[in-house]
Amino acid sequence: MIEQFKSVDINPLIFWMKMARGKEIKPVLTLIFVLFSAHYIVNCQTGTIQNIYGRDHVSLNGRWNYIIDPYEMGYYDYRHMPFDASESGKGGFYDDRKPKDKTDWVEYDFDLAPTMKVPGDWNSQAEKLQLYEGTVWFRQKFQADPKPGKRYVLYFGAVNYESHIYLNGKKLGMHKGGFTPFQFEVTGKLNKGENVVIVKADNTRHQNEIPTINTDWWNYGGITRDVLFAELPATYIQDYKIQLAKGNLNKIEGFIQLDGKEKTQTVLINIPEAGIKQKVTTDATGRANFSFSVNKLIYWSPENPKLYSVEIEAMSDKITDRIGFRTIETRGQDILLNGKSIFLRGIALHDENPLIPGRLRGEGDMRMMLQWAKELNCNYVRLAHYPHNEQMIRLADEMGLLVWAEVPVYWTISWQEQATYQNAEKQLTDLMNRDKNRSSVIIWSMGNETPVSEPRNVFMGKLVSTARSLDDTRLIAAALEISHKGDKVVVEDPLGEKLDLVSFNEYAGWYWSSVKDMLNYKFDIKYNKPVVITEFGADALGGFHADSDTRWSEEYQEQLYKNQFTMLTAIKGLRGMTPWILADFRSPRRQHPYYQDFWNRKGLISETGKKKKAFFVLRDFYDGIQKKYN
Ligand code: GCB
Repeated sequence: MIEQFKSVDINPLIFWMKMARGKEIKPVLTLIFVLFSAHYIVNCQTGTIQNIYGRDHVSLNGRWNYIIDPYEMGYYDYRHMPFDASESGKGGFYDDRKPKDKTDWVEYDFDLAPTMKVPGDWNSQAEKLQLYEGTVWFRQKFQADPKPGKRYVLYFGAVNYESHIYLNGKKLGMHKGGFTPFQFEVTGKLNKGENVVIVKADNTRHQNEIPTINTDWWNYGGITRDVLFAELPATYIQDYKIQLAKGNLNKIEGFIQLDGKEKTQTVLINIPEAGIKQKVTTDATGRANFSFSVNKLIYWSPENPKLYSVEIEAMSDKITDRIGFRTIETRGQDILLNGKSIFLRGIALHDENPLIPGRLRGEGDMRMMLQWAKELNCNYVRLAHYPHNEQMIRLADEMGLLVWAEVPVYWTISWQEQATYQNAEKQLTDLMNRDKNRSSVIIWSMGNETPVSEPRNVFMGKLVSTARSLDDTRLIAAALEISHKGDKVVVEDPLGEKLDLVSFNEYAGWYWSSVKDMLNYKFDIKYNKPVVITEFGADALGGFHADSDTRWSEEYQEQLYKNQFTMLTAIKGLRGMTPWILADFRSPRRQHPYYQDFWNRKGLISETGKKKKAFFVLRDFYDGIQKKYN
């Protein structure tokens, strides 16, 4: 068994220590190989496949063997040259040592390695990994029976942060970005019977990545979302968008994109419950743009989150999705949902389970979080500060929660680096592609608290233009910073010109002023747009009671919320808010040994699930708002 295993899956670790004293690869040759493999990697990764869950697939979730590799022994030889560099045109790695140098000496063994759950972050699954940042290798075996005329895809919902993927000893490619999906086409690369997938996941933080080294959340590593193996027809429906046209309740607009040889096909779009049947024809590039009139639709809203079953039937492929139809736009200082003014009664949340610390593990965890938001009488959530799971957005569609979706352009990004910008744009594009059919998503956020400077303004401005060119049916926003002039809280970030909302993180009574004095401040907002406060809050240790002047107490947090409502409702254009935050979450920045102990305590719910006093204050405030808006 072990011998057999070695023969199929010792790559990419084939040289692990075997090579340690072996022949070195010449630097020039190495460079050529590195360039070659970069080309190979880019070509191997396919575009985002819309609605992967709607395809024939098997889940590769489950227990994966893992090897912790802090020195990246499986990736570099003892001269710190990547083994990948020896990837050749012959396909995969090759061992160019002379037979006399070869040895069977291998210093790893996946079969004897421990296992952990995938999807799942590693930090919460092994004590020695709690604070670990670096490389962990994962291995899973699966059965396949590839059929002629079919295509196959290996899909990863998310791996944090940089991942290198290998199938049956050959590298498929690499991906950067810890929260967006990616996939590789593996047609022609599968064995009939057993197949072995190996993932190198590396969550090392770097200044010029997205996010950068400094954040206020736990840097959970690993394969944190679903891994799927999907079968597709030779020509398949790769992508589609079916949404109401911008501001038009009577027109559906969108496109269908086929991938494969039979690009020109007739495609039917059926929405049986709405009596809609439309026929479109894809062009020589496999694309059909369409637009048609509709009447008698039941519009999606938080009060009635109506989803229609939408069938797309090409000649060679068919897929079904559940899609809601709604419009969202701004007019002056109003936000209009389906043409009617709305107040966004929101709360912010991280993709983390406070009760069993770690990333949300599946539907049960996600439902718990969104159900808590519902108990607060929310109609809106800010999914901070990075793309959350596709399943979370689908759940928001189903449960009737509007969504602010964000990319991790957070704090002090390397604004001047071209590669950093491209990375941010890729993550934004991937998020927008993935969720463009979700009615719950009404806002794309370009980032959070990015300090004003010329290079930052250019960077963020480009992101806004990209977002607008990709989707004109949603609002574009970012969480801005404030400044102070005497007793004025000023919002004048030049980025505000380009956004649809005035959104800012405010924090009166916590990071500036005290809970007593905060009411002396007034807002000075430069833009005549709807104001949606993205953050305010205070840390409170659940169960710690004192008077309302004592920081860290539930009473302080409660009073701060009350004062916030007094302050904020004085803003004429106030149309929503997402206080920070639904539940306590883990953060390495939060060091106070008694009150924090690595937790950011601004949650309205503690890490034991206890609702703090401020939870009820916010709920009551939202009850009042709801009455006013109905
Ligand atoms: C912020 C950040 C958020 C932090 C929060 C805090 O402004 O956007 O990520 O966690 O403040 O608690 O300080």
